[in-house]
Amino acid sequence: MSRILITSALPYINGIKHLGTLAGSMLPADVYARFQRGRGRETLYICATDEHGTPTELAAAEAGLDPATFCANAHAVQADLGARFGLSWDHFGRSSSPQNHLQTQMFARQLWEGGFLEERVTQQVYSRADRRFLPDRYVIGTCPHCGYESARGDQCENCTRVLDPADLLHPRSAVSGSTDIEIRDSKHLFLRQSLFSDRLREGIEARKGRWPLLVTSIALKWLDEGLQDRGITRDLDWGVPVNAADWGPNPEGRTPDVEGLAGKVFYVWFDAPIEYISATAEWADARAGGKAADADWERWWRQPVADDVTYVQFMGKDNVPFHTVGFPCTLMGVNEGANAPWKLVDELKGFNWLDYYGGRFSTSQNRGVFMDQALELLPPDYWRWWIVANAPETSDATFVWEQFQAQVNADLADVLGNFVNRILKFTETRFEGVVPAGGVDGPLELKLRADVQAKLVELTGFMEAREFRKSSAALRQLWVLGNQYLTEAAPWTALKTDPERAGVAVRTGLNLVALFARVAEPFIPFTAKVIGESVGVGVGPGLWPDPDRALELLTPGQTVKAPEVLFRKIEDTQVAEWRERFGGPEVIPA
Ligand code: B3M
Ligand code: ZN
Repeated sequence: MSRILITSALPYINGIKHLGTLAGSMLPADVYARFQRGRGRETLYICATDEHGTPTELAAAEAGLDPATFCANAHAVQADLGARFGLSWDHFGRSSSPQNHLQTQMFARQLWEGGFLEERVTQQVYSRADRRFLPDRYVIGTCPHCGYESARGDQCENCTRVLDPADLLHPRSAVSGSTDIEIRDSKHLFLRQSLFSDRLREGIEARKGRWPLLVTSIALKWLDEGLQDRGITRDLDWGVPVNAADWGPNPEGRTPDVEGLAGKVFYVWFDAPIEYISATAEWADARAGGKAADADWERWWRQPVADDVTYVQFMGKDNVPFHTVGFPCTLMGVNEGANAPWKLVDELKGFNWLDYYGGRFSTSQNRGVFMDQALELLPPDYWRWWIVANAPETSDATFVWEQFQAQVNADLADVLGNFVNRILKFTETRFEGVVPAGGVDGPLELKLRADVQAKLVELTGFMEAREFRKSSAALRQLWVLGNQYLTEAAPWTALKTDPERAGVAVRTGLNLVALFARVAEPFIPFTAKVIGESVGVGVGPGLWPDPDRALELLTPGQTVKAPEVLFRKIEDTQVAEWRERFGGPEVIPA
């Protein structure tokens, strides 16, 4: 049986994440991880905060903290919110960890020694007032094409032309507003991505039809545009230091310019994906209560020991190029000549955007619902259900309060909650809270068994294929089958004339409750646990049901107990209030 390694794109450290971030990577990855654990597969779900880069430095400065303290605090906040959303990371690491420093530096050294890095002198904008180099988008000036006065050095957001900071008229620092800036030469390392173009293309072509179309088309578009070598170092303080002093000569016999590279750090997009690997080391170290043996975590990453691992990545579409091109180039370079090559991605699930009333969620404009606010309003399972059922898989999806209310009320309260409640209350009042024994299946039960089995096979197939919308639909249809059965079998009527028949119906209904708890666990784990407890069954690892024995989960004679209300319906007054607070369609600029 294969092992499953799962990573979801690493959320940036600054700012609390909105529902869009949850929808595009972390939540579907969690649902898939829970499902695979349910299937009894050894599963490792790794995530981390992505901590380096200029935005972190600036956010820290704004908060009056040094970057390390700022990141430590923000990591704790994100870890707590993730846990409260039920994200079942095996480890939620940090890209600033010592493990990632080591791993990133080691990869860079190997890339240099393998001939995959090149030194180049580049022109960078330096702000004397800020006493720092400014990344392109932190240089602001007048667009030479359209005259827009607040164009950024990477792109004019008015006319959308791609710019170079040197193109801007009247350039100034976005950090301080100072115009005391100049262009300075600066030495940087470039990863020779162009060397891998053909191999990357072959790999993507081979995945066509298996990976989502969204993913292969983004990757091929990048390759079609011609793969550029990529600068992997930056003139910043906060990051993994380049530290080239111990690097050996490259194949041409040249050693790096240690002095010229001094004081530089790796580009955040170089070290962030490496953190997938380093976070696995963090996980192993944490479990070992200190330092784990390399073999303990490398068994997930290095061939041939990791040959039985299927590595699945989850991410939003903007991250696809870095994962189909950037990170594979790093690994392919490192793997040249390595005797235990690192594993590359096997399956890549990419998502479109989840929007808010048709516009982007926006941290800077405070538009939409953020993870902390969501949990203030409603329990996590409400959000989890809606987001997974509306996963932006084949196109962008949009969050609208009224539709959220309608769907959650219908699926969770009316269909699932009502079923569980109806049968358990009835068992309590008429069967003393005991699973009835005796009686045999009639035509209704036989039909139900066949229908449930077929639907469960379908659901399991969709889950294996990471088709989240289809999976949610299949799960809901299972719940509906239960409701229909109960309505037809009508034990409350049968009880008067044929108590044994009523007993069969009640036993079947209670088994459906147990089944629903187990199959709902990946989606709504908190409620699934409560439902399972009501009929005395566990949910979770190893307990995804076998379609052939889906309705034999309870023992006649055992007791059951109706839970408290599982889902309170969302009221119109609440929706009105939340729309007021978070904005409705009117918040989207025309
Ligand atoms: N932090 C970008 C993002 O959240 C980035 C992902 C890194 S994955 C290695 O969109
Ligand atoms: Zn312009």
